[in-house]
Amino acid sequence: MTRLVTAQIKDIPTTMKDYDQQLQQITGCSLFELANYAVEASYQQQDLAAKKAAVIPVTAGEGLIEGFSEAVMAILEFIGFEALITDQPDLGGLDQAYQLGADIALMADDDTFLAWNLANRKWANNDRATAKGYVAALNKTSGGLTAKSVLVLGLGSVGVESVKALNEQGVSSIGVCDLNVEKMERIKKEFGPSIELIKDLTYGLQKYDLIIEATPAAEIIRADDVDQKTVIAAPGIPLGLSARAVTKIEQGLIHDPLQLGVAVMGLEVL
Ligand code: 2YH
Repeated sequence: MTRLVTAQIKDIPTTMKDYDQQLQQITGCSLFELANYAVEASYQQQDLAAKKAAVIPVTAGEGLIEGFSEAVMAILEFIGFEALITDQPDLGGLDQAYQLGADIALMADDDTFLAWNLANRKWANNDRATAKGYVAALNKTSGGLTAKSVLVLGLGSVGVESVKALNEQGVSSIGVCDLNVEKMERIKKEFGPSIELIKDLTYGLQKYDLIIEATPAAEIIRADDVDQKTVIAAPGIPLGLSARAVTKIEQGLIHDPLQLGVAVMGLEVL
């Protein structure tokens, strides 16, 4: 699993407005609208103002990532929550979150990033939320997914959750591509005939225009693999497209390190 690094997230607090404008240009939806769409809700931003979200730094494993809690807090504030970072990390932070009357708590270690509602027990996992957010973004950017075909690159947990979310959107077929053939076969067994195993990436990229790029690999999608019809929703870190591929598809790329997943988590636990 990819662990975020400070360079990828440090600018999030100062660039949320630009991020949101760019997302609107590509998908037609703001971050808040997309998160609502992903969780099939219709919250208003003012509904969130009365909700206190506590981000609790976690020192377990490889420890704190400088700027991580600040980035999560900035995203939550941007979509309307009252957000704070606890002074203490770990369980001391959870203790503080309860004492401050927080409605929602968020904590991430090296493998798992969770949000949970301290009152109603709802919880959200970042991998599932990220998959839902990117499938929603692909849906909006491509004018709907019903009866369309989508290629999912990478069957880590975000990729697998993307297959599940796409299946619920009524797509006609899902291509899956992973270096591990057993993972592809497991997905085929679970989801049946709508799954196409793609063992040759170049062939898959030629065949499919709509792509979820959920791999930890860089530069696996080259300029020759994309055209004006290509739409890529890319939760993968780092981005799997070459710089020339990014320039070529212009308005057909959705990619961020944290924003969509965190916004979906926030609304999912309300
Ligand atoms: O970046 C990560 C993991 N890859 C979680 C991925 C879930 N999709 N975790 C962040 C760790 C943050 C750190 N413990 C802190 O600063 O609190």
